[in-house]
Amino acid sequence: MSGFQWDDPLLFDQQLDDEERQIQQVARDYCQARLQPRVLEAFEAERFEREILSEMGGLGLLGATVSETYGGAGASHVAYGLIAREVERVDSGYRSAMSVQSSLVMYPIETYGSEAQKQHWLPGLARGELVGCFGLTEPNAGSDPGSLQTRARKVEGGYRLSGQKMWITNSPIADVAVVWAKSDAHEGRIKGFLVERGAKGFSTPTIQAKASLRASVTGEIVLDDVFVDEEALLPGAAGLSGPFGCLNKARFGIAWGTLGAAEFCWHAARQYTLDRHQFGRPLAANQLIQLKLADMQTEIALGLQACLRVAQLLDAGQATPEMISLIKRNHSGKALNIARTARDMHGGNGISLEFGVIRHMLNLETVNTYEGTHDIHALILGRAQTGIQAFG
Ligand code: TGC
Ligand code: FAD
Repeated sequence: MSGFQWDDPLLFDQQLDDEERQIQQVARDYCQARLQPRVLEAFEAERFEREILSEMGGLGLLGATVSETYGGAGASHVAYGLIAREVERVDSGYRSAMSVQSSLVMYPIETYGSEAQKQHWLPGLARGELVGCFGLTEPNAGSDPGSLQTRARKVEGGYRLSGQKMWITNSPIADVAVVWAKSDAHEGRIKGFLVERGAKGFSTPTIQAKASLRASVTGEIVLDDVFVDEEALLPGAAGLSGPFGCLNKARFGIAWGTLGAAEFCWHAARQYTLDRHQFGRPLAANQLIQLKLADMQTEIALGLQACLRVAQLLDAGQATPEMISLIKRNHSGKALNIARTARDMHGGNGISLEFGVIRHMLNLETVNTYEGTHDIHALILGRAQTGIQAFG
């Protein structure tokens, strides 16, 4: 029997195949060499560097599960999860940029788009030459996207879109926006539209002064009677299951990503408490400290196994949205707790951005909220086990 590995207690890595291990290594090398050195400055300046998406695209890290025919990697969901974990080990904001592009823009075009839309958009998005965003949330429709007010009015040759989207990752730098609107030509059902930058009446003001996810760019999408032609409509999506289909993929990636952030915080807390002495011995010599480290190790190890299981079920076409709610909710909440505990274990140094843990903690507040809040996922799971809808 081989020895116990404190940083991989259940020998997670042993379960990966060669291709997954290779993709993990490419992602890890890039993230540690190219992203980690620039994240502190990016977070302080509240700036997302657009080139990051081109760099990721150049390494095949965008659209990991998208078919190679359209420029994706055609890889497994495990591989996609591993990429998310490596990117979010550095910063949730960078993972946001990657997962919006992969799951919320490339995925709907591949799944709901026409052949012409796929050929037109996917290769450039895969290379990171083009940036996309996903507009579902509105000022008055967050947890309840079914109440969205953006409208698509049928006119000759296309549609006119009117409305406002709020809290949209990547919108200020996006070349194309996947916009969800109620269409009068489809009995008021929700339909998806690909709106190109440059369309008259389309603007994307940046949301400033975020205390969380500062290395990611977030904005609005304002649609002031924007004309789009017939070819902008995603033909294969109708109703809320359109955007929710994309959210399943993105929430799945978030479940993996949050564990990367949690691992960063755990490792940092372990090293810090080994190095720092109080009362004549390392902080790590105290039972209270070891208890916290053991709890972190346990949650992360169990969480990774759950991610792997859901990834394999997704690859086999057997996963359900509730399974994804379970891991998105659990892992975001647990990662946030781990980051808060790691912050505390760093004492006063923990509030310095230099040590990274408070940045992860602040980021994870957003991750716990977007893509369905912690409580909304509890209600999804509650409905699935009681048969009673508690949303309202
Ligand atoms: P409900 O009646 O439950 O369902 C309406 C229709 O949608 C279908 N559906 C799903 N389909 C596929 N996957 C899922 N997960 C689905 N969930 C529901 C359902 O079958 C039904 O279809 P049909 O054909 O019968 O019409 O809808 P509801 O209005 O009661 O929904 C309630 C609730 C709470 C489940 C839902 O609205 C919800 O999940 N709210 C959270 C909203 C959310 O997650 N927003 C995310 C915005 S995007 C984002 O945050 C990106 S951040 C990205 C980043 O930076 O990383
Ligand atoms: P609300 O829905 O108003 O919820 C407020 C509180 O009420 C929460 O605690 C919630 O759990 C609770 N609550 C709501 N309903 C109930 C209920 N029935 N029972 C009990 N409690 C309830 N959206 C996009 O479309 N695209 C993006 O790219 C995107 N990126 C984002 C990036 C950032 C940085 C942030 C912060 C958000 C982003 N979002 C995006 C929006 C995100 O998905 C929403 O913020 C989220 O769905 C919650 O909606 P809300 O903010 O309107 O909160």
